[in-house]
Amino acid sequence: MPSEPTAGGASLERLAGEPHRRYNPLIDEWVLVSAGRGRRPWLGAEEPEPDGAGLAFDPDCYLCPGNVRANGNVNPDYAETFVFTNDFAALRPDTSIAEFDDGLLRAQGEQGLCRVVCFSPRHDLTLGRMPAEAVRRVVDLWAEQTDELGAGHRWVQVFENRGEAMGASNPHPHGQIWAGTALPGEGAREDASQRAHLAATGDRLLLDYVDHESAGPRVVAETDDWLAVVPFWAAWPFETLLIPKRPAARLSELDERARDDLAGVLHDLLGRYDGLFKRPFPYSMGWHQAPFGDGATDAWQVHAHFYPPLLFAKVRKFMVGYELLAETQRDLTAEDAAARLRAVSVAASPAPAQQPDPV
Ligand code: H2U
Ligand code: ZN
Repeated sequence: MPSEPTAGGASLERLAGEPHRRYNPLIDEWVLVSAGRGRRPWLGAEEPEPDGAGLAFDPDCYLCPGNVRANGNVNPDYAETFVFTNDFAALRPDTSIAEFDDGLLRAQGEQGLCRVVCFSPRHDLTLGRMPAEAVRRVVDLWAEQTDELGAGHRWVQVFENRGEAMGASNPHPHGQIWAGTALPGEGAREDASQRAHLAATGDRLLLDYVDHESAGPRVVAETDDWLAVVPFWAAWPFETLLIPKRPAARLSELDERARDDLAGVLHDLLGRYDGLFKRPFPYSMGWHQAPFGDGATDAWQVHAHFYPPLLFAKVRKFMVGYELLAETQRDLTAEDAAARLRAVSVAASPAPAQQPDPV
């Protein structure tokens, strides 16, 4: 890896040894990095967890094909992917509140839709262990759903909660899509930063960031089309940012090659996560794509954030105390986290296609 260029006299080596703050240009916030504390968040190798039973079909799972959901609906006998409207949706299309304004007390109505996306009929697979062609179908589905929901909503949030630690309700490989008429806070901050960067430089912020990070010390996985890095300003211990290297404001703008390549990069990245502590790695991940409705797509670059909560195998990072009251803090530097993820060995290609067991 080439050494980091120094800026303002402080080298990356100095940053590794003393507390400092790093700037997140995507959301215009700072994070405190308490580097150089004696307490290193690494306890050595952990024993692998015994493998679970790994049922291909679970009769009690509300996402498996043919099973009955909580509201009595029956899932079709799907063979690839399956999308349905969330039976307990947080956003609904039929709300009628327009505005509430009482001085400091303000509210506004919000219309939207929530969908659940089953990635595979197989209960025992994960996005990182699915065959490449099956992951590619999920990528196409995310892209189609985004554009379909974007026709009537301002923000479409595609995401996956994986593992009980992140609140996932079920191990069956699945994600969610929420679409709403408002631009939510995180989307608004990224929108403002990317527009400002385009106005100031004529370039997309995240493509400039790709140029800066490529082949550098924070890279976890890199191909011709994709870059996965622990961002310089990472908040969570092993947080990563996954960015396509060529301009694309949304998933639907990715070409065939980039979509195929994404399946391989996800296999690699998620394999590293699972290999890091030799157990299924919990995370929340999601795609940020250009908002719909006002044409700022030339400023935007689609990207995925992965936010895993673990610091060690059995210790999660709590965003409490200083983080809640002042600002986000971490001990492990982004460079250390990336080196640890790079050191994990991952099987070169995704698992071969397997037929679902008869149900
Ligand atoms: P999570 O695992 O990320 O919570 O996603 C599962 C979603 O599935 C959750 O939002 C919905 C829950 O509301 N769900 C249904 O729509 N139908 C069911 O029968 C159970 C769960
Ligand atoms: Zn299932």
